[in-house]
Amino acid sequence: MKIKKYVAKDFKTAIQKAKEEMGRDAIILHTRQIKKGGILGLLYPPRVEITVAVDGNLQVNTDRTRTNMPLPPAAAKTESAAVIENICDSPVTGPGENAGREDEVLLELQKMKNLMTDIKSRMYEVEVIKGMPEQVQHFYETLVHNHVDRDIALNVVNHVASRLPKDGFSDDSWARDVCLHTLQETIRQIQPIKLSPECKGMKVFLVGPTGVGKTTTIAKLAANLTFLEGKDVALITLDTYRVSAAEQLRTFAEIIGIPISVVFTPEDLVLAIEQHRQKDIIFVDTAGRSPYNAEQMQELQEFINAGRPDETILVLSVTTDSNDLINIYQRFQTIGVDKIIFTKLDEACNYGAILNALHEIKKPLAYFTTGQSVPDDIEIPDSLRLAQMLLNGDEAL
Ligand SMILES: Nc1nc2c(ncn2[C@@H]2O[C@H](COP(=O)(O)OP(=O)(O)O)[C@@H](O)[C@H]2O)c(=O)[nH]1
Ligand SMILES: [Mg+2]
Repeated sequence: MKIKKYVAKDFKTAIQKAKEEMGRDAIILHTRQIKKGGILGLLYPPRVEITVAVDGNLQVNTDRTRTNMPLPPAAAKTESAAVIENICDSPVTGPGENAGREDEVLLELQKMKNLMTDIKSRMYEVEVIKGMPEQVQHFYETLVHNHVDRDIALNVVNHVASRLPKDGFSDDSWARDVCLHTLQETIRQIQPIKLSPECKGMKVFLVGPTGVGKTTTIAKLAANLTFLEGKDVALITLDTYRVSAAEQLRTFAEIIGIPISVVFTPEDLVLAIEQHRQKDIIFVDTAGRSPYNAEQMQELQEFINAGRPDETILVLSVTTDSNDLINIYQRFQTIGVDKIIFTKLDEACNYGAILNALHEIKKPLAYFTTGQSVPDDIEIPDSLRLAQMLLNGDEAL
């Protein structure tokens, strides 16, 4: 290890000197201001002293947040050059305490770098937004306020701005209509379950994580199809893991007055479907599966292979974070997902998560559910209304 002190009139000059002599990998160990005492102190301006070292094994101590995540060696090498630029006033530690410290420092630097990138992209956003008409800037703020991802919101308002007159003036309500229209395009298709009169025994599977509202939604759909549309409906439940789960659907089936089969194996599922093949529609309620549990997903796959659904609908709750919604979708996509139902809109404070999820998921929306009441709290999504919600955020769906 090579250690050297540099004295200069200010830190910048001292660091520059150090870098020239010791190279960019040099680390600042210590910095201090030197002031002469007594009468000389009045005559001479203060100077600074920095202590610099070059050694691959030397560690710098920081009291910042600790984390054990190691950086890849390549990153470690490139980042070490930045240490000299960023870390001053850091005392040296004893050799025994060194393990892992450099990684911590480098990780902190990586975090700072990410932060800088984030700030840079925000500044870019601000620049782009500043150049847009005032109404459009307001749309952007409202969308972000409603938890629409910034890049999606930026995309939307970019579209809006490109559709408005270039002379800078446009009527407020016109601009709003253009924005609603653009949002509707992002929301894309709405496709509720469609029964064809000539086709019997349509099989619709509802899949998704536990507690999102699959069973309740099946009860709502079954009741509405039976009472409002006069269809013949049968239910099958694969949720035999919790005694209460099968009972829950059995109770709904009894109230509605429709048959229900409780199925334990893929072979039984085939038999149950066969038994109900004359019905207009067969809803298959699945057990809540953790998308991160490969064994559970494999089991679900086996039921899907045996049951050969006409439609597999993924049920997602809007109270789930946008990124989680996308992760959940990606896992369930392996078993094949045709449509999405969003539940619990009544519990959400904003609807940005729906737009964020649809931006990635790109599957038609089948239904929204808006409460616990069977059969009332379910509706066919209205893209204009959702767009209005995203732009206002102060009315409930
Ligand atoms: N607030 C609200 N609660 C709902 C909605 N849909 C279902 N739930 C409730 O969510 C809980 C779990 O529902 P359940 O159908 O058993 O979920 P599953 O595990 O996916 O079958 C129950 O308490 C339901 O009443 C909805 O749209 N809004
Ligand atoms: Mg259930």
